[in-house]
Amino acid sequence: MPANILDGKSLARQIRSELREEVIDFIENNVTIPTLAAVLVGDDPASEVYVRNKRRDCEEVGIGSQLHKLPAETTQEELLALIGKLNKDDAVHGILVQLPVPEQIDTDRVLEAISPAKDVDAFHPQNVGRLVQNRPVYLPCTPHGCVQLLKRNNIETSGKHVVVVGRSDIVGKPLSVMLAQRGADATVTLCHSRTADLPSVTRLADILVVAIGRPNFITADMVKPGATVIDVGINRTDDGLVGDVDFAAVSEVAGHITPVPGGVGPLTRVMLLVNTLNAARRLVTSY
Ligand code: BQF
Repeated sequence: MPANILDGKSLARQIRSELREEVIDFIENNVTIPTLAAVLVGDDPASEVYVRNKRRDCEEVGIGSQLHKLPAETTQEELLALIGKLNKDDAVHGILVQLPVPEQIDTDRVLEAISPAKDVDAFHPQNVGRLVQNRPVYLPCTPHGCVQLLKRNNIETSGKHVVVVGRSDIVGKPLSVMLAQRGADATVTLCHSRTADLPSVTRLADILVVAIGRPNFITADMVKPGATVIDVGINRTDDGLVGDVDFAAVSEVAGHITPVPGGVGPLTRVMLLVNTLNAARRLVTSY
């Protein structure tokens, strides 16, 4: 029996419509429009698309957005100066710097310059630390999107073996921490490029999450029959956008599977809206 397809696109649409009501309420009660400031340095076409889509999402739910577009030659000091200004601006509740930034700029220094209270990507070390201690203020968007996709499709994580492939700071590392946390209660194995006999490990997974950036890396023989497969990969190929999972073959083995596009990605975008509304709540109200 072919796998059930986890439709992130329609779930994202549903969550946006819930958020829209919450944003309207917030504006009515606080006479303030929750506002995201997006900073885009340079003219990477993929980054341009990501930022445009994020701003469109904001508009759809009634969140305000600003675009701060800087030339590719922008210096670190100039970028830090802009962030300093946005940190102090009471009309801005969330700040995101679209990654990657040009090579003359030190990404870590930039992310550390964003006020943790406005850090809606949750990349600041303070927010990473809070996540690890299970007292988060903001959750990173892609891992949170994966967790919501599981929750809202009633896929139990408690007591399950989750295998995460890929140890990035943005996806694999935080997601493995989140799923091992009290409340999610999964047993988590974090795999990476040096993992010995990867297929023997991935085959143990009740839930397999893949975020490595290699098209068709996960084949049917690497998946336990009936497993849930979450594909976080975004690879641009001649066949268009594809994930890290051989979807055609793996969907014959898996119980549930996310497509690419239309799986985790749309939820990543929604979680940015959730964080921006929460940032406005924390900055504007006293509850
Ligand atoms: C979909 C990103 C690598 C580097 C920088 C929907 C997104 C992607 C795919 C999206 C990503 C990837 C984002 C789909 C944001 C996810 O339908 O499959 C949405 O917008 N993403 C980013 O901002 O920067 C990146 C990946």
